[in-house]
Amino acid sequence: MATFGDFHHETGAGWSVYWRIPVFSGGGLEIWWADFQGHRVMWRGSQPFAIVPYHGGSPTYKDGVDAQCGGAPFTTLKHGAPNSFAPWKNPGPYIAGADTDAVVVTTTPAGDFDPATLVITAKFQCGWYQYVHRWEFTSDGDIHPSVAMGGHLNPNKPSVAHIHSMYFRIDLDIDGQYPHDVCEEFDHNNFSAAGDKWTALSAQGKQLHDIARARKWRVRSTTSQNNLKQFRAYEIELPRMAGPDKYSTGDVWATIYRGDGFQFGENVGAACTDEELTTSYAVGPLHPATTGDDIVLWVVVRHHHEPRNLGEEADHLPYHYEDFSIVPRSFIDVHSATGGQ
Ligand SMILES: [Cu+2]
Repeated sequence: MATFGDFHHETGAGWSVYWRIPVFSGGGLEIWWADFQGHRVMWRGSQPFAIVPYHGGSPTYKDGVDAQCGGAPFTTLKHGAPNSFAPWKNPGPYIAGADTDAVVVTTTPAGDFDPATLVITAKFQCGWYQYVHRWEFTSDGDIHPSVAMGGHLNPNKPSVAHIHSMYFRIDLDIDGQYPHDVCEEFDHNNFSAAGDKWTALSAQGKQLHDIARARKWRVRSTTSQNNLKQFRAYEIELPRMAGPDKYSTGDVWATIYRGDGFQFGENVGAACTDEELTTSYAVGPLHPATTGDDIVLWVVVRHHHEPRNLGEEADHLPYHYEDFSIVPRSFIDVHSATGGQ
């Protein structure tokens, strides 16, 4: 039996989900075949690489799968490994011998203020840093992917600010009806009655956030409807504390699934930037008016890190989480006195 690479099935909060860590040291935690109330939502989700440019022009690490530019892969730690410098200086006691040493799965019942949850979490050493990969699934149908930065500041440049741009690859398959999904972009243009607009993307490519327009994105089925005859969809809600830069040049890329090794392997090239997402992945038309497509989104979670090396981060980095949400719209059937059956 493999110690890495197996699929592990979990259930809770109305979800059925598989997780996998394909290799000991690579792109980290993967989520597969996430179904909510018996309907497929996501074929696969992962956070396989990060780009971390420092002020001053160097370094610009590309971490994770196929690490480049001085970056490091995500190496699987035991879940109990301390958030400290120790697992970097002396990895032996802390590296995971098997995927099950790394992953913690928790289920929490609904409370007075929150839905029930199923949460899958693991931590990885990446140079002196640690990255936590966490996926929360709620009984409201939401998915909250998040990533935390911890471990230790760069010992060579502890005071130098930098940006963590963390790339999630999200393959949504709404009700399993691929390739019949469309990718749409939302803009709040004004407060008139028709001031909000969803626009179907007609081509793959790089998308930019627009806070002033409350921009968000969604993947919507063109074939599967709920019992109120609404096309099922899931939306991408992406918070922002930092914008694109010359290394991490976009916020979302709309692309399609390709069965070749290039995309399936999540290898985005040797550049110290994300340029290959734009030049090689998100290239070609989409077909919103005809067949639809099997949409794959790349989503960037970003954090500008001004080190507190003369204070709270001198000894270790308290885990700092950044996240986004994948939220259903008209996905579930309505059973109430006022609507549906
Ligand atoms: Cu940092």
